[in-house]
Amino acid sequence: MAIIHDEDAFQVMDNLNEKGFSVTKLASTGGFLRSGNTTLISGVPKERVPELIEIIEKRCKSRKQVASVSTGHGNGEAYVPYPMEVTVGGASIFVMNVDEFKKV
Ligand code: 2BA
Repeated sequence: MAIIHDEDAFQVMDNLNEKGFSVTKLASTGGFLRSGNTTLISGVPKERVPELIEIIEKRCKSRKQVASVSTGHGNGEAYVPYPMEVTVGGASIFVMNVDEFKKV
């Protein structure tokens, strides 16, 4: 499972498909920036995981984004938003073992 920038999604999917990887794209939202990103799910044999990660790594660029962070904790305090620059990765990749995969 890889969380990537929306802008990189179609190119990454093209490259994965070309190499024979099946992939599912989900529209997702980052919990910190509260803005859209893309989550890709791909079921692959263990030995092809490095190849898959290499494709994602090649295509996904990190970008700087400005987040609006608020002070105040909700207990009567005023929320004062202030800008904060964060570097949003390339890709956040989770490699998980799957017990079973079936197509019926
Ligand atoms: P967001 O949660 O919107 O986070 C966007 C970027 O904001 C992060 O980039 C990081 O640079 C910064 N950030 C996130 N949480 C922060 C915090 N509590 N304090 C200060 N800065 C913070 P990335 O680390 O490259 O993450 C990009 C997106 O990947 C995240 O979007 C989230 O959707 C996902 N993600 C990253 N790590 C994750 C994890 N451990 N579990 C689940 N989702 C994750």
